[in-house]
Amino acid sequence: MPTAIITGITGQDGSYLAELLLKKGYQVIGVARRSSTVNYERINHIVDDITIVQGDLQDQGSLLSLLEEYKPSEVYNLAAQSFVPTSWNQPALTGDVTALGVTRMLEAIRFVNPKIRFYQASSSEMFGKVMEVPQREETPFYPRSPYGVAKVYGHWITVNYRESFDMFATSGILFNHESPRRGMEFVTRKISNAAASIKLGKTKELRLGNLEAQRDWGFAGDYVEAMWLMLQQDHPDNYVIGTGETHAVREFCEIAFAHVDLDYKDYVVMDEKFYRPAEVDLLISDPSKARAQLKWEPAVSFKELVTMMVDSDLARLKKQ
Ligand code: NAP
Ligand code: G4F
Repeated sequence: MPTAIITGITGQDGSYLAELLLKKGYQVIGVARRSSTVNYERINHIVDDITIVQGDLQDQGSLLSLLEEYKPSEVYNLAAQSFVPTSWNQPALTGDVTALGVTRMLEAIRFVNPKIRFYQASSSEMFGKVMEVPQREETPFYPRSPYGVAKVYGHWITVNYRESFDMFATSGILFNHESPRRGMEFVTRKISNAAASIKLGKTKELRLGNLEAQRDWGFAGDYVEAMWLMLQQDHPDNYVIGTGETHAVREFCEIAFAHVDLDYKDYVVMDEKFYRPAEVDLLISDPSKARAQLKWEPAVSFKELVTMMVDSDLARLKKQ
């Protein structure tokens, strides 16, 4: 039975990846940082099937000892301070976790067993003010937030350890991926939750920032399959993962509200508070390398994603 370590197990992607690896027969070790209240909401249904260990990307020793104890063949580094607006309020913390945390994990692997296969959760935020449309593996980076800058560091340190120490270190450049398990502060979940809540008469309006920003949105459940496929290749590499389609935030609102027979224009209020100091206006992937080499294709369409999220929030709110 192969053993995989997942950092960020309590997050959206950690939960889907753990489910996938369990199905494939892995022993799954999930790394969670210590907090005063347990936040296993996304993994409660599988918590008895995985091993949760305490660890923190800010603490080198914790990473070394968990690799020594569990001897994984694969490490998926999903942990990060992942919310872009927070990265302007806490830029140093974002750099420490999201950038230097990658080096700490790579160093731990180099010391304990450099044969361990490593996956780094890189991001389309690295393309920022895009230098090319659509974005592919060779598109130059131009990050627009401290988060994006930290992810560029994480990407390049992964490439550097691959080239310096011949390690199997792979960087997955994933475009936005969402699900009913997405954090409430991200725009898609904020919209799906508000559409459901307004429909049920629990809320009256939805306050949003830039409705014209365009993203290449896919389903997180599809994207964790790509992570696993990347570590099953003969050689480490960089891969862009996305749908190849882009949609505006406004379009997400339109579909989400229409799904519950409402017109978003009657409820969405523009609020300056949610505008960013520097915006990423347009992201759209060219996933042809992943399609050709990994044989990866997303299964869930944009409309299916939006309606899946609204339906899930409706069901959850009805129970409350
Ligand atoms: P998420 O839901 O925000 O999860 C982030 C995880 O990181 C949580 O489990 C969090 O733990 C953990 N974490 C934060 N700081 C930590 C630290 N110092 N030590 C250990 N763990 C820590 O993010 P996600 O959407 O699943 O994304 C997974 C990864 O992919 C992230 O690296 C993100 O930046 C990247 N990414 C995401 C997308 C996307 O669209 N979702 C796209 C491209 C790249 P707590 O629960 O304790 O906070
Ligand atoms: O949902 P968002 O906060 O996601 P963002 O900034 O694209 O980042 C996500 O995707 C990245 C991949 O490209 C990940 F690396 C990152 O970790 C994260 O998962 O915002 C999407 C867009 C932005 O342009 C934002 O300005 O929605 C716009 N927006 C408009 N109103 C809003 C809001 N975003 C949020 N969070 N809240 C609003 O009220």
